[in-house]
Amino acid sequence: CKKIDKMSDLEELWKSLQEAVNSKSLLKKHLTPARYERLKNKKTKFGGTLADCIRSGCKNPDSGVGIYACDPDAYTTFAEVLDAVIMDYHKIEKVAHPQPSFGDVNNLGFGDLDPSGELIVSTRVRVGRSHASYGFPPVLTKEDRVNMEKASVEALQSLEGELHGQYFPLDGMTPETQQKLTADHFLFNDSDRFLKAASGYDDWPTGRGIYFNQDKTFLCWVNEEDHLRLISMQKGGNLAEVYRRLVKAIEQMEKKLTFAKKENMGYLTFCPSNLGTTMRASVHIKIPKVSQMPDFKDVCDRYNLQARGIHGEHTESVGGVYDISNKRRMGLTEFEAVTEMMRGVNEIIRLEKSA
Ligand code: ADP
Ligand code: CIR
Repeated sequence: CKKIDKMSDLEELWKSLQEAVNSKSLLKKHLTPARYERLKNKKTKFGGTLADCIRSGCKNPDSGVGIYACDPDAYTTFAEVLDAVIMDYHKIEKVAHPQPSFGDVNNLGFGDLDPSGELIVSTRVRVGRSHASYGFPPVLTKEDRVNMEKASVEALQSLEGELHGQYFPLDGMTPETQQKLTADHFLFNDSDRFLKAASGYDDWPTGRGIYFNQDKTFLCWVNEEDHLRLISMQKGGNLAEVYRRLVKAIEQMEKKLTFAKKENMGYLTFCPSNLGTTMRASVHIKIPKVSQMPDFKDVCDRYNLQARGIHGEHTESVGGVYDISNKRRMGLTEFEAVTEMMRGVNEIIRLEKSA
């Protein structure tokens, strides 16, 4: 019943997008009337619709991207609009992506980005992964979520050594524990209105949970925005340690599960901004001076960096601390993505220290 209601709202969604004349979203820019006409009656193999992809962006005209893929097949069925968004976001001239390549992990060419320990509070690198045989949130059932959780947890529980840990389902976790884990930047919650409008919190908290090792330096989010988010993080600026740990986790998980990939797109994710490497390498960094400079945004653009607040996307900075990460994830290798972030952060540190 819910699914039928949702399908019939396409015209209304389109109308509100037309009325959102000030929207700067990539959806607004690339879903032209001609494209809308050609795509409006199409359906994916999973039964997903254009409405399922654009609902969040139409209901939230302040979206940056504004479109999600309702399932892996959307990247084919709705390619006309999604390809345009992808090329724009990742700054690539055609939709193409190299084979995964993590570089020589024993000789990365970077180590601790802030040996003095003055500016970088913590470092985190994450990737998203999707089970090859399931859709994304708009087309998932409660049963799908439970089955995916089971498969993910089974794979996670096979991890060894430093990656060995325990799984904590959200269902049954006390609100106090949830709040503490979230405030400490380890856990997600259901407060992102963009993701909410995209069905990201349907059946909440069923099927959701977090896995982590003893030190909380390796974590995995289960059924948040993506089916899995593999995360490596620690205090300070040692990007090499964080990256190496993540690569190890990716390699071990790949042996246990089959992830959704597409020839020219790399790994598939719910949001087109995460395709390809799916990698976001970030630092929480104290930059009270640089962040106040009039050309802060230009510096970020020049180095392909994205600045976020410290409680995640769409949050504010606190005390001059920003989350600085690589913006592009597609059309470059994992090693190139992390290197892009490293170069940009080095420049930001140089500017802060000389300001
Ligand atoms: P993602 O795209 O990785 O899901 P979000 O912006 O939603 O990113 O952030 C997820 C969580 O990770 C938030 O709690 C955020 O504060 C935390 N986080 C991101 N980068 C860092 C970092 N370098 N150090 C500590 N926590 C971080
Ligand atoms: C937006 O368009 O602003 C949101 N839908 C978020 C887009 C990128 N972020 C993400 O995938 N987490």
